[in-house]
Amino acid sequence: MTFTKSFFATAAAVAFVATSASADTWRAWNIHNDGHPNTAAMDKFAELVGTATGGEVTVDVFHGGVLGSQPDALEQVRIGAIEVGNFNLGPIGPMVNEANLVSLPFIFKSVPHMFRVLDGEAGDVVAAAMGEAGVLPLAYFDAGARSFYSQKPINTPADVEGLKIRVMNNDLYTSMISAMGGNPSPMAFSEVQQALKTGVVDGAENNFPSFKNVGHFEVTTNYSLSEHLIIPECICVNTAKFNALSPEMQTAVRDAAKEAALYQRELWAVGSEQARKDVEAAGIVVNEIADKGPFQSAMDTVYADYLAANPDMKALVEMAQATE
Ligand code: GTR
Repeated sequence: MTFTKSFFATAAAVAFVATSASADTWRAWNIHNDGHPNTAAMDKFAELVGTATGGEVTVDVFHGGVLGSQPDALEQVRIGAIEVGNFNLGPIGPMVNEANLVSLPFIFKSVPHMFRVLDGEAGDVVAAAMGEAGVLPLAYFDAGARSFYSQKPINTPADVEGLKIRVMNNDLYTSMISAMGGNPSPMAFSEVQQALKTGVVDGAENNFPSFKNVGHFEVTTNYSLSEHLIIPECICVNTAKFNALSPEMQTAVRDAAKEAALYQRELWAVGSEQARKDVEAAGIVVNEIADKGPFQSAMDTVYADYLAANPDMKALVEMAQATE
């Protein structure tokens, strides 16, 4: 056999195709920066994926939201321009109706209850719908509960009246604020600190780690424990990219996500306590709300309007509410 120049050229081309088809590099979106539990968990996910897939899948994590705002990054993952990310299920609601289950205020009794719902039948429905839409959840992170912060304590829904409150991008949150007589202002996370500082908004709502980590606590005074939203976060991957992996690689990536999520939950438990202590040490007044009943009652119209407009969500909501 004569080895011609063209043989070598062909062999080289085949080798190149084989390598590029079997080794995948995924870009991962993360909104948080150093010091936040999710940043460490996403780094852990990348490390675990590399090891478990023997380098067949490499994950490059881009922290600090540098790949875009959350709604933009979600769209990118949906179409496969970014492969994976740590997303809050809140901003997924406008894209996947079933995901809105978690954005109904006070739907969950506690974080453990939220995980029980996600691990049960209702969670299967939500995950299937997300996967169908192109944003497949592999595992869920703890994001605690979201509470209000502003320059004055908020003890009752009436205290929200007239306040301009920043919310994430989802109509349920604008309804939630309007139901208390406030003025909702949907805005990207990256703009909130400046908006609070300049008085463009009077307040916002988030969990302790986010309140601390991006400096919102530096430009406000009171954090009031309304705990009106308990929203999970996911490691979500573009469905087609995930499905293109062999079954073995899919298991390896899913297991890596689950392990990273368990790690995140441990970091969260410690980190959210610490974040609370840190902001209190910095002078934030943390306000316990003795009776959350009036906040819950104020949400009756939010549920009624939402279910009237989305009657097919009724069964899912009841399934979550019936979960022990
Ligand atoms: C954080 C969450 C982010 C983002 C942010 C926000 O708690 O981890 O994904 O949703 O809140 O308020 O926009």
